Amino acid sequence: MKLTFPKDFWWGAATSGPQSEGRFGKDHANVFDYWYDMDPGVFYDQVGPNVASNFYNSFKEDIRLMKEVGLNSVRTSIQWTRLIDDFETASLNQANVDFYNAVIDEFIANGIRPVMNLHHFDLPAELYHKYGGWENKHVGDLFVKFAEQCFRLFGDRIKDWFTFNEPMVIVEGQYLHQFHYPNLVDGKKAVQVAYNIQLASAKTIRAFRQINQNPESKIGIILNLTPAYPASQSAGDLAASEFADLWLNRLFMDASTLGAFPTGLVARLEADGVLWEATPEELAIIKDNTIDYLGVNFYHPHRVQAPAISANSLAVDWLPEKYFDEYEMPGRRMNVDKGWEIYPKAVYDIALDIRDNYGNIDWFVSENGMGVSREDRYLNDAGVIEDDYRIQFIQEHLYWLHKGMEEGSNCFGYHLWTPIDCWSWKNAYRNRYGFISTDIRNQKKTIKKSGHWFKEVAATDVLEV
Ligand code: BGP
Repeated sequence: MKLTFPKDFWWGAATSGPQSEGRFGKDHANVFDYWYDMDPGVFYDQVGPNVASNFYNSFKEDIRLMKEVGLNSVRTSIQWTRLIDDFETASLNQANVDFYNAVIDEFIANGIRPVMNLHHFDLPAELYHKYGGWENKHVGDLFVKFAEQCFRLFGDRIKDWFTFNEPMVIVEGQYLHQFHYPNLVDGKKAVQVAYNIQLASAKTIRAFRQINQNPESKIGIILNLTPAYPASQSAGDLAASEFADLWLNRLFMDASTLGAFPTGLVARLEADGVLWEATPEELAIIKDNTIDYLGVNFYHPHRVQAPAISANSLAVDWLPEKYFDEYEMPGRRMNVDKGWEIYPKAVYDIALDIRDNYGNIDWFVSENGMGVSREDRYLNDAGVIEDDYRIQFIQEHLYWLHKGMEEGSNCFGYHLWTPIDCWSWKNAYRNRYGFISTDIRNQKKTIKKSGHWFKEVAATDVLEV
């Protein structure tokens, strides 16, 4: 079967500054740089972000390879800790302004649309230690100052801006599940941080609309949407699914697209005594500054069931997981290397949800991908990694995406995570996701089979499944 996508479809891939550039030329540490310096044993094989995929030094060659695999758009991010010299005043590090100018120009010269994100988990470490990071609304205001610099410096060439990548992962990683520094478990703080990030995003959008001169330019947010399918139709499982969906998805989705948090979630948090501190002025900013369009990162769904112990009888501090337990559905298809379920139909469910519940806002798949370890297992005699599993993974997700689009959902692109194998937080280089491999011993980069395959899809706008 041949599926045709629109002529102007974004065929691309996504990375981030902290995961690709390396720390070269940076005067400040973000929380991951800091964590690695303090405790390298936390990271897989003790590999930290110092070199990453060396994009700082090899961006010209890397962008040439991205062009070679047919990408017409690439998302990366501007590192707050690279661009800014003094976080309070947002004064600039000129050498790094020059670096980002050169990167943007290189993308454009190669016919690749640069899509720019402003925050990809890379909170400056000193803003955590001085203010408690996102726990403090002042840090959100400093972030807006950084964003304003970006709009002024690069807005003549960047038309596509995103405020935050996966705010829920920041909340979970830093305050619930211990995979981002400061590695806390504190549900009440998690709730306030979620609110503070949403407020910072809305204030950034307001600043963008004041500064931006180009009517073609747009701004959005990137959310990891994880449908929370119930284990059964029992009342308990349905209630668990409803809460998980409100907390994991609709908190940021409703606030960013509709301008208000879901009332069901607010009522529950209030009844539990953990609702965020908000002022009417702040809520008005959130209401008035919704997104132009949306990026959706999709890797895996959630499957949930009623918690083993009733939420109300738990005498521990509040955690969202009081209301739902993960459910390991028998027979589910797994990517065992990463431990995530593979369920491509969820992309279709997301597409219809956006169509039906969010004003059919324009959106794109801003990340989707399959992390596989020891990919050198699949090297052929010509030195190419034969990643047929990745081709199949992309095909299946594009199949369901196309079906959602046929049924009226306004999706305008698909970005794989990631163009070139890059450094991945605590997992470092354990799982590889790219169209292009990186040998971390010598930084040699080689196009995988999936990269050659994708080039054809991107060139023709036709997917064979
Ligand atoms: C997303 C992040 C990416 C990337 C990806 C892969 O949540 O936006 O930065 O890391 O996940 O996940 P992991 O690095 O855990 O394998």
